[in-house]
Amino acid sequence: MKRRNFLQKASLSTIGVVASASVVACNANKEKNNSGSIVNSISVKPIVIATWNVPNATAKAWEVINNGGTSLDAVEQGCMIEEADVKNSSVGKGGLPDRDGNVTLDACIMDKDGNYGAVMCVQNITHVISLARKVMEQTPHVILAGEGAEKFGYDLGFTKENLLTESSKKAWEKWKETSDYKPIINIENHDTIGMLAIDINGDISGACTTSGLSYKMAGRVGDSPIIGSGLFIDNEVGGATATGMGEEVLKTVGSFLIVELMRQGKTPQEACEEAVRRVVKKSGNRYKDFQVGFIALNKKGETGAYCIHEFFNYNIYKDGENKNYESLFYNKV
Ligand code: SD4
Repeated sequence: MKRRNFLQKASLSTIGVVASASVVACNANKEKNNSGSIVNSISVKPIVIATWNVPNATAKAWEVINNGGTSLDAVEQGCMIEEADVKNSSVGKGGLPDRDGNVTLDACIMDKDGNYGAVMCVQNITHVISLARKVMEQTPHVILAGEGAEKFGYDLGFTKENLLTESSKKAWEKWKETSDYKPIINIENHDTIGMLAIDINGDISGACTTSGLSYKMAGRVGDSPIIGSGLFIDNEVGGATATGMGEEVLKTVGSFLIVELMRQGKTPQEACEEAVRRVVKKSGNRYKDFQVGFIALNKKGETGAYCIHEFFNYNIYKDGENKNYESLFYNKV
């Protein structure tokens, strides 16, 4: 049996256990049945949503939640799958380097209590999402950058490794022939993972990890590790995360905007659409040349996704099933 099928079957067979746990934990609607025992209807079911088609990552996150883990553990471990996957050239080991040939990673994580941790421009450490979590949990700070972040990681026992794989090196050497830097719409170059999850307690957490734009200037940091831009969580409302041209997401603080729109009553879909329209409007005509995509999740477990141009997709794991969806998009030409 393929691993994914096995996980789906395992999830389906244990969902009853999860559901009963969530009944107790969510404790939302209680009524008495004839025999006097309390019957609960589940108000929120666990769910994982992530940018791009990352079924192995969402399956891992689901497995964590299915085993009673928190949404924080789920998003961290889900993201770690992509960080370790050398075939994903936008995240972790195997990520495409900056113009000098150095792979530099950005990541952040946010929990149900509004705690946040991030690292940016980190070299030589694969699991920057875990390093971001350590910043959140073990320092009085929220962001560590560059060498300081790396040193913090080594002190904690993170392994030092070369993140530039042979194939990323080849791609960089080919790019150097022209050194033509145009951050164009290219789905191959956009696989940043942003992940949101609700656990059996109904709590939301989120994480985002990336190697950023390929062949970027040394030191460039995108939206992914910046609170409110690449990711934002408010456990009273929901969460949102972004992918695509970080500079544009940063200028509109897109993920925070989406959560605030949901707070005002918009559905996740409506909120994502408004955030994309905001990015488009602020860009003049430039939006034709870059991609931005958002996903969102509210406290009810409703989801939304929207992007500027087609070919942004996202992955949802819920009810023991893992599915990939094409996002709706703005630029219907
Ligand atoms: C960045 N938003 O660094 C990231 C890039 C990205 O898929 O999403 N790539 O700007």
